[in-house]
Amino acid sequence: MEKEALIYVAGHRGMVGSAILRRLRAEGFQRFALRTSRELDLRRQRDVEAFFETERPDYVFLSAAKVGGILANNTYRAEFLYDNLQIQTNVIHSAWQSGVKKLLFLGSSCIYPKMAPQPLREEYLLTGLLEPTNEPYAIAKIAGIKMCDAYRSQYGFNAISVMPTNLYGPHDNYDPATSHVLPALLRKFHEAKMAGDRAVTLWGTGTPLREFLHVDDLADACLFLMERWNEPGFLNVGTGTDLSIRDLAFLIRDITGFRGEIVHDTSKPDGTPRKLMDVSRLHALGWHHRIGLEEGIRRVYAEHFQG
Ligand code: GFB
Repeated sequence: MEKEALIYVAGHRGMVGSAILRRLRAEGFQRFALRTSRELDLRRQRDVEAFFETERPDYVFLSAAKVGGILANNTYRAEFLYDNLQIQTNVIHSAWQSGVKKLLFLGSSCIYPKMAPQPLREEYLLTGLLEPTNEPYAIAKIAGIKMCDAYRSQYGFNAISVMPTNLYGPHDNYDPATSHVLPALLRKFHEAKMAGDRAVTLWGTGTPLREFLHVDDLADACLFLMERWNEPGFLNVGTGTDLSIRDLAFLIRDITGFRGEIVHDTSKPDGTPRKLMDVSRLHALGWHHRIGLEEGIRRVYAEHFQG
């Protein structure tokens, strides 16, 4: 990407978009076409077409999406399907139509079949049934990957797709009902410690395994791939290591200094038993994550709860 290029980061106020924007600015990029969701509703096709006709960005990072944890995905199934299909369809189509040089589309590791062999290799996509709790979101993201490939095939549009594992970092969502597990547990253990509570409740059995990547590492991978990777299909982005939700809870309990018990609310869903990414293709291109999980959580805890 040329330093004088005009870059559109869709979703620049979110956890992923703000990390990408931070990284672009740190790299010396200065020209951005940015709109908040209040200024531009990406679900409205005409408004998106007008934005691209007016601004004509050179590069697009499509990190705008409706996202959430397992409970939000399973509760707002229609919104997760409609909002994400509308957002990505409008942005990918208008980016192509207005002559964008390259677009990076962001999905998620939940696109894989629930019981796919682990670690997840890119070729396992669509080889089995999806995890029911986040099927609407997963179907939308799979459609986005296929749309990028179709626009490359028919129009030669350079759209690449990146599938990150579970993410955490600055500007995460800490709402107890809609957040992902890592920020949810940071908040629960912190508040329990401050209130002198006896126990913290974990959803599900605690046995599922999850992989966590700091969002600054994802932003680094996105710039790395925007510069170097121009292929159809998609690439996994992760750390290649995972841990049980229970072990994550022990780690966060230690980091927050909470001394009470951990109890389980098994009325809440476990979701996918495991979704460890095989990141050997990304490693072969020369990229590796840098922020280890304990260091990353300590940094986020200090920034968000002690800052
Ligand atoms: O992070 P999470 O909500 O989403 O849940 P997924 C991960 C695991 O943590 C589940 C358990 O087994 C939860 O039952 N868990 C324990 C908790 N305590 C809590 C808690 O207080 N809050 C939450 N949220 N979970 C999401 C997909 O799946 O992964 C999204 O639904 C997206 O679409 C995202 O793909 C990356 O990792 O299970």
